[in-house]
Amino acid sequence: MKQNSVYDCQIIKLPKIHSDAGNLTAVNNSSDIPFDIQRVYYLYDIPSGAERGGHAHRNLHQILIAASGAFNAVLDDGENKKIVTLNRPDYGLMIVPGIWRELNEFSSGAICLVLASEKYDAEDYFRDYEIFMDVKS
Ligand code: T46
Repeated sequence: MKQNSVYDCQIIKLPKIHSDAGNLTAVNNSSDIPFDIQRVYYLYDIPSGAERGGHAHRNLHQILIAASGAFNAVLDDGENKKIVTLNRPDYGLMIVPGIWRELNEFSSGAICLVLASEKYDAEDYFRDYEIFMDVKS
């Protein structure tokens, strides 16, 4: 995680099956994304102006998808920052371990769907930015 940079966090184009009645995206472990999914969660009912995140992970790989609406992910590896706008349900942002992230600019009704490589573990989080920076340096 020490060496990972914001440039290792890339957009992954997910499959999209078109239909006149709407579109469908299916995500298959390992073939459509580079890890097996152990957990799915989603952020919703997000009030205007709210921010989420404000932490980094030791081991967790995640893919963030704007299942509805739009939001920004602000990525920080301790040296470089990158802002990614997510606004398409068939695009996922892969976030590797060791990246501080903040989510903001949620549109009304936005849903942030997250595919995660591990089950929830509170010990996997850095929630103090100074400690995160110490580990990265
Ligand atoms: C991330 C962003 C995008 C659980 O009990 N189980 C879970 O799987 C998760 C993710 C959270 N929680 C509990 C822990 C806290 O008491 O839910 C509460 C809110 O979690 P947190 O403050 O971490 O929420 P966000 O939206 O700031 O961050 C979450 C993920 O934790 C994080 O990995 O990248 O969504």
